[in-house]
This record gives sequence, C-alpha cells and structure tokens, in this order.
Amino acid sequence: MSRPLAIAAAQMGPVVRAETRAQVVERLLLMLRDAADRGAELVVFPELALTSFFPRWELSGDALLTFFERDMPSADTKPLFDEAKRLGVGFHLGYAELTPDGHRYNTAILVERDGRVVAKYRKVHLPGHEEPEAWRPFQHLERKYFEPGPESFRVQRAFGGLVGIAICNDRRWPEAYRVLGLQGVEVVCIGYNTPIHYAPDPGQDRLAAFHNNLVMAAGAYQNATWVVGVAKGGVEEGVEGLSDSQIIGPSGEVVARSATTSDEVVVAVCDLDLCLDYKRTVFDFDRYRRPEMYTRITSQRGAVAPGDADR
Ligand code: CDV
Repeated sequence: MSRPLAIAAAQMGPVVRAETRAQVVERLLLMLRDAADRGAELVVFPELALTSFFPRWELSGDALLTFFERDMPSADTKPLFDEAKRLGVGFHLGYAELTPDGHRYNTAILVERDGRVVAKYRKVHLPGHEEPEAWRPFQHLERKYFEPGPESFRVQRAFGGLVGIAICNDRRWPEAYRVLGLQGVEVVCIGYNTPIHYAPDPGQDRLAAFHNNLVMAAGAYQNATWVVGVAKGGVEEGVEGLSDSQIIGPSGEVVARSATTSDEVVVAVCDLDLCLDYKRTVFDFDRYRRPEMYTRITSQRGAVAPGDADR
C-alpha cells in the first residue's frame, strides 16, 4: 500500500522591515505556483512568514501592532488563498495573530486544497526574554509580544492523513512531537526563524544547523512521522537566520533539503504509509510504551530525587 502526498517546503529568504504584506504575498504566490507546477499538494511556508522577524526589535503601540493580522484571510493575504484554491493546492502559513479581544499569538494555520482553514495552532513554547536586554546585539522578545498558545498540539485529518503543527522553538521539545505522536500524527509542519547567534551562549552558534536537524530527525523517527521543517533564513535586517529547510521521513532520514538562503521550494513525495512501517514495529506505542512507568520517577524507593546526584 502507499499513500503518496507531494509536499513542498517553501523556504523564505529575508523579509526587510519596509516590505509590504502585498510584496511578501507576491513572493509566496511565486513559490506556490512553482510548487504546484512540480506536483505539490501541500505547501509549507515558515513561521511569521508575512513580515520581518519583529521580536528582534523593542516595539510598542502601533509600531508593534502593525506586524499583526486581525483577519485571516486579510485583504492582502486573500490572493494567496484564492490562488491556492484555484490550483487545488493546500498550504501551511505562520503569522502573528491579534484576536478581536486583544490577545496576541504566534500562530500557524493549515488550509486544505478547497480553501478551508482546517487547523489553527498557537505556539506553546515561547523562547527569548520578557523585557529588552541592552547587552544583546539584537532582541528576542517573543515572550513580551506573544502569549503562549492556550491549546495543546492537535492532529487534524487532512491531506489524506493526520497532520499536526508545531512552531519553531517547539521543535526542540520532545513533548511537542510525542503529544502529536500519541494522536497518530503522520506529517508535522514546522516553520522557523532561528537566529544563528544565540546570545545567552554563543558557543552554540556553530551547532545551529546540527541541532536543527537533530531535533527534527529525532522527532520524526521516535514518533514515526514525516516532519517538514521550513525556515525564514538569510541575513534579515542584519541578523543571520538559519536556512537548511528539510523534509524528513519516519526513518529520520532527510529526503529533501534547501540549498540556498533565499526563497526556494523543495518538493518530496511523502508516502504516509511509510509511517505505518514504524508505528507497527519498533514504535508500536500500544505494545511497547510503558506510560505507567513515566510518572513514578521520584516516588519509588531508591529513586534519585532532584538534587541527590550532587551530594
Ligand atoms: N523563533 C524561535 O522560536 N527561535 C528560537 C531561537 C530563539 C532559539 C528557536 O528555537 O529556533
């Protein structure tokens, strides 16, 4: 049996602050058409795809809110929805969401081939810091500008399979994949903006690409799922972001990878039934997991309590 789904990772190069939404949507449309020409049925765009990565700046009032979407689709993004529907292609899109009652989230949606929004996810793991810190070469104020998503990771029946969403920093946390894995996920869409310079510990900078692949490949393999990781990379407003978008199979192997730091589409035909090879064998959760063992760590006699190892 096979359930092929052609997926495109639509990587973006930098978006400068002066770029309008309409200009960005033109770039997305070019990639959408390119992906459709190459047979893609699902096109995955990055996190916060419509603007420059604004958490790098200290902002308030209208200067901040201008980066947020009040409606989706909006007047500027409607051409993307219309063209996707015309082409019969679905997509994943990350954007900054401002709700009618004033909540701000780092959000991604999944749009089916008929134009319906079938899933919305709001980022759970918000990295960075709450207040500006003058010692940094650039800020990472996600924790100031966004609330953590109030809902967990959920799987949606779409594109002939089970699809989940995680956003950027979520990909470093095994819980994100496992919560989706426990729901049988077959494709995890992950958009990211990852500055290569990590100010709290610059020793990690040289490992940015290694860690990116490490976490997504492990998440894919340990949860028997495809993972589609898509960057907004390149040097954006003076900050170098990781590119290296990749489509990873349930074996943990990369089957398609970007080669540039610019707008670039890579396509892979992903057989969703390949997930079953792993879900029915080494990662047969019902047969082999021991959930009853995972909550006992400190209550057992002889277990090492936090801090004991230091004594
Ligand atoms: N946008 C992000 O979530 N970026 C984080 C950085 C700050 C570490 C990431 O995990 O890639």
